[in-house]
Amino acid sequence: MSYKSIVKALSIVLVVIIMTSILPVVTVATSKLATKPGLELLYGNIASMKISPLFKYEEYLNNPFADSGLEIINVSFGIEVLEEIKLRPNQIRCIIVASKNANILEIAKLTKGILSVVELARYKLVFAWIERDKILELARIPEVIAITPDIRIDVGVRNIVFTGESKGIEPTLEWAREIIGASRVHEMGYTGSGVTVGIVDTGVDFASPELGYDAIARDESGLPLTIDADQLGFAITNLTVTKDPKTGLLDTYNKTVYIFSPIFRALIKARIRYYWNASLIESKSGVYHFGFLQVVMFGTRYIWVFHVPILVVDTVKPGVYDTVYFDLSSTYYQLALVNKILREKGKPYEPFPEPKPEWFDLSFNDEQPVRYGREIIARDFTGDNLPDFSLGILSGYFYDVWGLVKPLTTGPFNWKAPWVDWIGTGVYRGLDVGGNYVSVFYDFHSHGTSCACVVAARGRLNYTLRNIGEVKLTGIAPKAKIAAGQALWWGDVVTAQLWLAGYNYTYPWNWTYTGKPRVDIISNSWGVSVWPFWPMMGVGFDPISAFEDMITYETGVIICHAVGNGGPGYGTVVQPGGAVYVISVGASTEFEWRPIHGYLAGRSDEVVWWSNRGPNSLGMVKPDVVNIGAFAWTATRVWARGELSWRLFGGTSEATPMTAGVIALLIEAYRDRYGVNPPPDLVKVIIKSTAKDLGYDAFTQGSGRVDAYKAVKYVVNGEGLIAYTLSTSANANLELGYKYKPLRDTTLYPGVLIPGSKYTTTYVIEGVGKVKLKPVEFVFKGEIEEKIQFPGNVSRVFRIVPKEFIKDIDLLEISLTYNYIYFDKNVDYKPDNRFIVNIYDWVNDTNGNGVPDRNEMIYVTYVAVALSNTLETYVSIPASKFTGTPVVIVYR
Ligand SMILES: [Ca+2]
Ligand SMILES: [Ca+2]
Ligand SMILES: [Ca+2]
Ligand SMILES: [Ca+2]
Repeated sequence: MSYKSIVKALSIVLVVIIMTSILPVVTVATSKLATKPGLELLYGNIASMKISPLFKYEEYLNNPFADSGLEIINVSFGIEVLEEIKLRPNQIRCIIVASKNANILEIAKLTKGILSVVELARYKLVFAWIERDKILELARIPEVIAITPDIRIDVGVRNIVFTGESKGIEPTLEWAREIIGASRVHEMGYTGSGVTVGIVDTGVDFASPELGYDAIARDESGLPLTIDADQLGFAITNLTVTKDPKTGLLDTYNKTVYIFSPIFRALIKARIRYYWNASLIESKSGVYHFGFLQVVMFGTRYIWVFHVPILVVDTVKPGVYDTVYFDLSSTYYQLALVNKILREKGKPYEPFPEPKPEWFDLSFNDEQPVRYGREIIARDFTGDNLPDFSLGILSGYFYDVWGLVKPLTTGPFNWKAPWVDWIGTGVYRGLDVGGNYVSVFYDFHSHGTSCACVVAARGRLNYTLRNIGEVKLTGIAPKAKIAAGQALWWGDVVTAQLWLAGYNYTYPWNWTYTGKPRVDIISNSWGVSVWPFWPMMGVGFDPISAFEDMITYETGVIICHAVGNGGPGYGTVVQPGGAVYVISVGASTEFEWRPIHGYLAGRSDEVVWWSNRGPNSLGMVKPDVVNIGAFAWTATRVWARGELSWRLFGGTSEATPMTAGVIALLIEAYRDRYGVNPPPDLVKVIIKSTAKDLGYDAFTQGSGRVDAYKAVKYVVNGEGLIAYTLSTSANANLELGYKYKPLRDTTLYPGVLIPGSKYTTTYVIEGVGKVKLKPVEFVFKGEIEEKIQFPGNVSRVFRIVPKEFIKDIDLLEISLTYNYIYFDKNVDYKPDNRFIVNIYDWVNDTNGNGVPDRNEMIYVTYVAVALSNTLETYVSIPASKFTGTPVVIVYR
């Protein structure tokens, strides 16, 4: 273990000159997956250099969640599976990067259908279905620059390891709102009213009592602003049945039905084993449409796959289908029953209640009609008025990735090959007026709903917490509307953002901007360490970052993007989280809530060790800001039991919607004062200029921790100062080939400088107040190294950092390094032994035993990682954080 002290000293060396020489380390994390032999042949010439290495990994391509570690439980009732028809066998959905002069028709001939073409400043992005044996031929087209499979995207919470102590409830969203000044902004009357925030994630469950109808953003026609960009919640309902007027039963029994299976990439052909009751439900034409929705739900212990019976009815005009029923009670019964059996067998289970036989009614009579205007598909089974089971909502829109709409609506239903001559797809309304399909927008994971609740939880419910009684989990902008794109199932993040930003799909494959964004802000809590565009990795020209820059520039939509949770190494910001024009968000700490566990209140405002660091691959300062990401309880999706619909959430995934919420407050205040929307670059400049300097270097904290109160105060009465330059953007544009007019930014970026060259730029400073400029350099001051031994069964060892050591320093670095062989005994790259390092301010040895005990210490920060045998964390301006004795405790 070592402690390093670092001081900021006046210097004429500007930090930015150093950073252009730093390039990120490029790795593709696919070592776990098996290589298919023979494919190496693809990698022997120049054309093959354009091909992403991910094509080698068969398992990854076919099932992006193959390595999730969760067992799949397939619950099917009411059907007997006859056949599984693989959709698009041997085809892979790809992103092709092509030069601006590429002939799309020439590319199209080598594909099995082009889905979308997106025009960027320097490239065309082509989304297509292709067969493996055409990849090399495609790569030989000179205008084709790179080809990669459309890849799974990490939602950024997987790698977080919580400290051993944090098993209790941490309702930090309440404290977080206080610390960043959001509650003071609410008192000023700004709550995000009239502002729409788009969440691109795993879906959003609007049935969460903290969201509900009030949170659903809608378009001019009244439809929810949701797009299922991965077509996850697509249900085929083209089976027509009639009702026996005497019994009220639908003649579903023994009929053949097709079920779309997103998880098995197939159509399931099945025989129906029951009659369904619809005696109280009238169809004007007498023709009922029936089918099943295959739902995939990541539970806490398993991935659940189940089939929900659906009935589609024309209630007003014959043949115009407007209402959908879901047999939730029978489905819920089956899930509760399976979990009861698991529990009785002593296996892990989800917390469903005791199944009640009356739920299994094979009836739609007891279910709520779902239609536009009443879209929520959820139900309370336990009688406490909290929904226990939810399928989200009837979706406003969806993107037909698989090309299923045309064969369903125009026929004939040749399911074996409906797509042979198929080119282009479309964005469709979620409910087909012909009754042949229904799109359901749900959250398969819970991550997206947590993000939405950080932004806009209404604060309706009281949550009873140990020691402190009732709290609410109100979001940062509790009156903002939520629009959403489900795009993390397969990764159609580009489609989701195009649509939310106001683009429309025009057949056969183009996207055109309507001139009006559908949202004000897009919050992206996802990213990829390196997008595997094989020849374009890490050079800062990655097309997905260019795409987000284009969206921001063309539409004025403000994109907040998480920088990822893989710190503390430098140059780790994810793609496209480090894109030039987005607001890149890192994570900071908040531990003031600890008295609810009977501890002393903790400190806040350290940058968390796992928050990714800049610069981005151009060498620009990233993140732009940090916000609280460690940690918060939020409301989340409804699953198994309503009263359990909240969870521990955190990461840059949390810090990003925290920031999107603050921007919603800022936009409302700006509209209130000026009557128009703020330009996106001004929003960025205000957020950064008013952020609180946490004392870290710029590649770690950006401009500092977002301060909602200061940002809104600046908008409302010009209190405070903002600073910006246009040359940062101009220099980035030059390197990226953008033709954009330069936008304002606070950071300094000279572009590429050769040794010995100089760079000057002009800053504009606006507002009321005084400013003093000084260049800053971090200088190493001293180091203490200590060896640690754990005697016998001892599980914790503590070390005291001498008080003199932290006097007058700006940053304290604490690192622990240990033998790799202890960390990973069998060298399989999976850790076997881990340490946790907690840093405390030991206020007083109250019991006089010479040992720091729990209630004698203030929690300052921590580090606990499972992915490396070196742990490293920091405390900024330590003299202000340690009023007593600095203590480092190592736990094993
Ligand atoms: Ca029912
Ligand atoms: Ca309930
Ligand atoms: Ca191991
Ligand atoms: Ca003691």
